[in-house]
Amino acid sequence: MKSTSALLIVDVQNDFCPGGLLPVPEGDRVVPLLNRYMELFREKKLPIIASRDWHPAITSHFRDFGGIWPVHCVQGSEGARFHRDLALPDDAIVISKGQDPAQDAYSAFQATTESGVSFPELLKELGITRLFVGGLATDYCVKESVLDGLRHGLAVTLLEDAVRGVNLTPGDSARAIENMVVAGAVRMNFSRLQADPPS
Ligand code: VGL
Ligand code: ZN
Repeated sequence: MKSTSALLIVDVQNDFCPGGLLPVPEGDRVVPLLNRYMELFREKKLPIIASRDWHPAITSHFRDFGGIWPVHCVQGSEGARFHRDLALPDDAIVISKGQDPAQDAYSAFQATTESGVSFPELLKELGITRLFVGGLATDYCVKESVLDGLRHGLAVTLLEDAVRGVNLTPGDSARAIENMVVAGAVRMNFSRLQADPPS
């Protein structure tokens, strides 16, 4: 049977974790939980897709060049690597975004695979109609990816215990979750998904 669900792990990279260049408070706390989510998907042989923020050194995304962010996730840097404890299986599909120096590209739907396949195309090829989304950061890349998924007509489930936000303004993450839910996202946590696994 063709798979219909996939796990999307958003930007669990060193720079978004404590000690990184754009640390998300408690960003590393999502790692053990995402490892458990990955096990659920592996057991069902469902695809695991990991996005990464993958910027050139000069981009309008960075403060020095007109944006709002400190330098982070520069292509090939240690900070751009996935967190060392994130147990991505060998067959996980890595997609990259933010390479265009003129775009923020918060959404995974703006990402491409190593061979240049866009994320929407990839989902179509794999027959995916439901996305389960966790990672960093709730109020930017997770939010934009979830909203884009819904716009593309997918069912989207937010793994609420496996996301953390930047909260440049206090409450941003809570508002982001509210926005996602209003747009049609379903909230989920690990024990509930374990009791009723994806298929
Ligand atoms: C992100 C801010 C800047 C994210 C990426 O992954 O949520 N946030 N670049
Ligand atoms: Zn970025």
